[in-house]
Amino acid sequence: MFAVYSQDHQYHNPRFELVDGQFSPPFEHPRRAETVLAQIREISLGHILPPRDFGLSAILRVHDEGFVRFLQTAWNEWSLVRGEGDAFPFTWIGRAMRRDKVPETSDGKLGYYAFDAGTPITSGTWRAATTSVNVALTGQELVAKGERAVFALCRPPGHHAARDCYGGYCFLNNAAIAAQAFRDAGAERVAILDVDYHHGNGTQEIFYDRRDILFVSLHAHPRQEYPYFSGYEDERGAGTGEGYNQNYPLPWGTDWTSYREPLEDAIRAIRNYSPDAFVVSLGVDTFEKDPICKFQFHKEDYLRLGEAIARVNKPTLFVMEGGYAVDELGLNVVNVLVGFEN
Ligand code: SP5
Ligand code: ZN
Repeated sequence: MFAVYSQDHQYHNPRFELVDGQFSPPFEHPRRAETVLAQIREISLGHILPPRDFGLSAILRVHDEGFVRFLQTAWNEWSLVRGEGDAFPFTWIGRAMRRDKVPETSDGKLGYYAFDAGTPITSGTWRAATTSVNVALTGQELVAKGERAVFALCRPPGHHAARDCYGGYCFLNNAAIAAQAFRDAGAERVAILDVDYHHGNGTQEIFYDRRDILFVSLHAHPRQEYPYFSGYEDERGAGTGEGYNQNYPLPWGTDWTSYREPLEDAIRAIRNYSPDAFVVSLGVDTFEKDPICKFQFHKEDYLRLGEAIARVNKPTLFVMEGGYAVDELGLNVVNVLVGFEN
């Protein structure tokens, strides 16, 4: 299996993240991608290709133009007022406040476009985030041209980024942009399976009223876990998209034994949909030792996960999302890919 990787993810290297009321070292850091790369090399998964540059057009198929312009200039505007540090919002749109007006100032725009305070924007964030999109799109193009499967080693991750907001370590939604690119390359139906521990609220929102892109997600229950306000079972899509969004919220402590059945159900739904292309938002933060998550996957379970994903039996693009147990991260990712290939 080909993998796509660029070291330019390193341009997103925040100094702090807001965790438990303190500015602490980030969980989402460059070493994550490097350890996955090292493991791919270790097992000789296949050629590792650099991304090519796709420009902004594919991004604008999915994201709001004002939002994209904001991301592009956010750190520069922040640094004019605040100097060298990373940009954090301190305010948000409250219930019943105006969301039809975009403020002019840096603090106002950060509050308007962010949905959490855990996602710093740095001087290199735009460069890293657009590279991450290019990694996904390079993989997408290879799959569209006939590869059975490709692994896009994206960083920063993407599945929390919605049409016009960012958060959850995500700025641009790599998986959603790739799914739309499959459609634009002629695929009639695209399915997305999101196995990251957290609900892929951004991907869900982007395709919520559409039936040409099926979104299926297994994740920690939002009544207990981030992103808290999205991911319930009754979110089933809207309008002609009704029935084409499927959530499996699962309790803290979920292990492979209790994950298997909902996963089989999800795979069945995707097979019935009969997609022309298949995108997997691959987070391995379901791991027992993940520092910010509360599922109980063991390392061998990722082989089984890969086997289950392979049963969809369609051209498949893996897009890297979360996973923060950095010592085991590479092995867990590689286990999914090996399980898939065997
Ligand atoms: C892509 C992805 O996996 N994003 C996840 C974003 C989660 N952000 C919220 C983290 C909250 C961490 N609280 C952990 C407390 C540890 N003491
Ligand atoms: Zn996650």
